[in-house]
Amino acid sequence: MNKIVLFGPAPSSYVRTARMVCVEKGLEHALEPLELGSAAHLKVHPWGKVPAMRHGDVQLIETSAIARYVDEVGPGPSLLPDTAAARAVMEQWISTINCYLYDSLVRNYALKYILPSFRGAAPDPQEIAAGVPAMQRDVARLDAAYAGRPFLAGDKLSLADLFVAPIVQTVSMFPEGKAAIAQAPELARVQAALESRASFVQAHAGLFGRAK
Ligand SMILES: N[C@@H](CCC(=O)N[C@@H](CS)C(=O)NCC(=O)O)C(=O)O
Repeated sequence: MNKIVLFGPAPSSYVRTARMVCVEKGLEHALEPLELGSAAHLKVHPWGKVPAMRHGDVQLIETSAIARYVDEVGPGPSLLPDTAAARAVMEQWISTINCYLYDSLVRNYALKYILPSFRGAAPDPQEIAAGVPAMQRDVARLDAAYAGRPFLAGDKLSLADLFVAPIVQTVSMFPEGKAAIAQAPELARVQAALESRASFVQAHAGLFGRAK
């Protein structure tokens, strides 16, 4: 079987999710970094986002579609819950992450630290402060969702947890995010378990001060 090729920079949370799915499913993948917005990038993703994927003749964009595809073709245990209700809960979380939590945790909070650092600039305290309430609210919502259960959609790891782990790791790198997670024991418990999985370790190797 051809190797999965994922296009995008390794630190991207969505790229990390796609990589975790590949590892969980026992599928070898190669990561092809690309310059965001370049002609090569727009060729694989017309909307200029990451990741994109190629697997033989199959070309995909959108992390959710990539994750579903890898889940079906990979030999590892299924990452879909066993019941209709639990599968719907998984979809609900993937959709809420794509539509709301990526914005509250990453775009409007963590990236307010990360993007200025690329330019060697300090973060804007007003922009950080503006993002904190929604970040805190959604960390608390994840905490409530994990209360008393090992995974978001029940007893079994599903794709939804693999969307959560990278964005929570991203939030945890910054002071208000770290403090919010410290107030979220259920989320912290699950995040620690997810971070100990081989898929997380491999998708984060060499990133954020971690060993290669
Ligand atoms: N709906 C897309 C979102 C992907 C996305 O927003 N990726 C971010 C990186 S984590 C990105 O491409 N950012 C670059 C930009 O917005 O210019 C998916 O699920 O794959």
